[in-house]
Amino acid sequence: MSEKKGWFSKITSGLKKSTDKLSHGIGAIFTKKKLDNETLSDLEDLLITCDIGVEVTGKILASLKKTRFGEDVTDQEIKEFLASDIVKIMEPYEQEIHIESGITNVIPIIGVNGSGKTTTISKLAQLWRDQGLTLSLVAGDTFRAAAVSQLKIWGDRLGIEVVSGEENADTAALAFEALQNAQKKHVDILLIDTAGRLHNRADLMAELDKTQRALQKLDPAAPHQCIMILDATTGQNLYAQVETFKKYINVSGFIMTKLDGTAKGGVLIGLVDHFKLPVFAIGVGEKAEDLKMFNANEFAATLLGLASDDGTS
Ligand SMILES: Nc1nc2c(ncn2[C@@H]2O[C@H](COP(=O)(O)OP(=O)(O)O)[C@@H](O)[C@H]2O)c(=O)[nH]1
Ligand SMILES: [Mg+2]
Repeated sequence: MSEKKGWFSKITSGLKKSTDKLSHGIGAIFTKKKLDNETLSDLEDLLITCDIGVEVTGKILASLKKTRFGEDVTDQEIKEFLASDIVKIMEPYEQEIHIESGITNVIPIIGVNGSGKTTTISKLAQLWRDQGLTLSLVAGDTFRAAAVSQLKIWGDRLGIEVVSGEENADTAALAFEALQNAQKKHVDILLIDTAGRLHNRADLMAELDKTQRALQKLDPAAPHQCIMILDATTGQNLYAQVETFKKYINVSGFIMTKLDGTAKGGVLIGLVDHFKLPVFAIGVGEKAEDLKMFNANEFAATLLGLASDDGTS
């Protein structure tokens, strides 16, 4: 199986619920129909129920209205138009996680409880390890013993060191010590797992801030990237989550997980448009190979049901 084909079939099956809802919905609206106020209004309702977001739906519909209003359109044409608009919106934010050579890249992974932080850390660790990079993982979620052991299990499996402390240990102190060690050993990447800092818990948010300041004592440029994990099944509430985290830490970009479990995959479009932050990768399952680097073209084509399994669209 070619790499491209593999990417597509997994993305296609991963996004299936989102694709079904959007693509079938468009099919139902535009069977031999004109693009008029009625069909536009139906399309608007559909895009909003697919979690694409009110703001970005408005923009997409305005451009559709401007170019095709009053014309006969097919569902295929509408899907192609939407896909190309979504690419225009998302492509500027398609980005790789930049790893600088010659330093220890400090990368905290943040997000609410259960969003997929620890799982994504293990996926990223495996990816980078396989590329020949050296890593160290910090079990910074010291509030839950299970969270520490979950990361340790992954570390053992991957042959990667996991730095952990006592239960309820100070995450800032732990991260400081881990970075000091990693720098000494010239480790390429220090991935920091963090507690599920629920946005209404100011103390935990303050701890995130403290950790950041501790790391900066060793490297003023740290953290070099701060990746926020977004659980796709959360839908519109993700706006509030991002807003809150952004207040405390400089979020470099997103990884969206659990796209395989939801029809709300379109939420990523509105989020990117609203926050103007990059998307590094998407998660379409629990295994390491289910983390896919983000590709706007393929995401849009898949979401609109325009991608076939052989990678042609
Ligand atoms: N289906 C699916 N499950 C995922 C994905 N990413 C994470 N999970 C699951 O989500 C649950 C919570 O993940 P975890 O990494 O422990 O979240 P954390 O609390 O943020 O560290 C676990 O059962 C993971 O297996 C994904 O992309 N797809
Ligand atoms: Mg965790």
